[in-house]
Amino acid sequence: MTKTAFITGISGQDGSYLAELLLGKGYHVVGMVRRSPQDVYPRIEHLRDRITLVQADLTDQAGLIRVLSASQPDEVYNLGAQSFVAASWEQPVLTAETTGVGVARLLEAVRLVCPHARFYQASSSEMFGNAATTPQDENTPFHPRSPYGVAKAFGHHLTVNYRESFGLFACSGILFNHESPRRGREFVTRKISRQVACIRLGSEEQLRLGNLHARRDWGFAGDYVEAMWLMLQQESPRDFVVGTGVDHSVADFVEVAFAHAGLDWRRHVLIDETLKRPAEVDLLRADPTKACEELGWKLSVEFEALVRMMVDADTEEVNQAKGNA
Ligand code: NAP
Ligand code: G4F
Repeated sequence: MTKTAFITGISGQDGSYLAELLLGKGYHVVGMVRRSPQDVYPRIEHLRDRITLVQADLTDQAGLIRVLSASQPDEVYNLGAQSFVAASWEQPVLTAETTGVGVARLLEAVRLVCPHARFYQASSSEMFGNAATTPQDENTPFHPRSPYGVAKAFGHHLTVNYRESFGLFACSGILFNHESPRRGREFVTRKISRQVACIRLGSEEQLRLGNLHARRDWGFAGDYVEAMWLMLQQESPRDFVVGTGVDHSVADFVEVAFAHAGLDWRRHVLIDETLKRPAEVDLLRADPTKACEELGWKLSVEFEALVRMMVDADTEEVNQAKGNA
């Protein structure tokens, strides 16, 4: 029988890769989008005739109940969130409402409408924040450093709580940074790859960045959606850390990206103090042993290949845009 998967945040980076993965496995995919007057969702336009889109919002309880009732999913993936850490200091209440309380609304809707559906919560390594130990695994204590990290910690604990209180098949995937050519342009990796492409093609000269010393565990988003699906295929619901186990600095990313374009980053990168955060997360590195051993999860793209993939994709996109101008 065809299974139905319900994805919040389908218009985002991960939502688009997850929809592709699930379509390939024969699922009926229902994607929840926020109303858009243009009715255009660029990352999933190529899938539009193969998926069902429904309109609702994580801040609206009744809407979530309505769309889940209508679709009666077997699996629910909660990827929707205000996901940009820097914006969470500018909009802490919106971030709490969407990224935190939104999880409560969706879990409540699942409990009332489709309690047998399996539930995936998109948790984040930002919950570790100022972590006392490195690498971080499923037992590392949380010390979030941003309103976003705090909201994600609420969503994580509530997912565990609904599993323990109501017996929901609910899993929290604690994912480290994952990137791709579909990454939002405000995140540092895509900001770098986009600007490198513009500099290479002569339309820009400078790249303004904040803290070059922060270290992250960066992987490819296409690999991480596989881990989400694997979590919901297990016999029992559990939580997993997913990452590469290797960290690099923002400066490393810059260096590889500029070098790939044949450029010297020192001639183009400026430090802009206003881009530094009120509280920084200095170092995140995963210990993905549990995901590798219990889910059989594997990486397919290493750091340098990821940087090159993003620079090449942006170069092609910027070149095409110039040709069309
Ligand atoms: P993304 O590209 O920013 O996508 C976020 C999605 O959430 C978008 O589809 C957005 O819709 C939707 N959304 C925002 N506010 C909403 C609301 N009020 N109601 C319903 N939907 C809403 O993020 P991503 O990189 O794909 O990440 C997916 C999830 O994983 C997020 O929850 C993120 O916090 C989490 N996560 C990401 C990473 C990472 O490195 N990428 C790591 C750990 C955890 P619009 O298109 O309408 O804005
Ligand atoms: O790319 P970022 O904005 O990602 P961040 O804050 O690590 O969050 C991402 O990963 C989380 C998983 O750990 C997700 F949960 C979250 O949703 C998101 O996907 O920043 C990475 C690092 C930070 O230390 C930041 O201070 O890059 C540093 N950075 C330096 N200059 C910059 C910039 N970040 C941005 N966005 N823009 C800059 O100009």
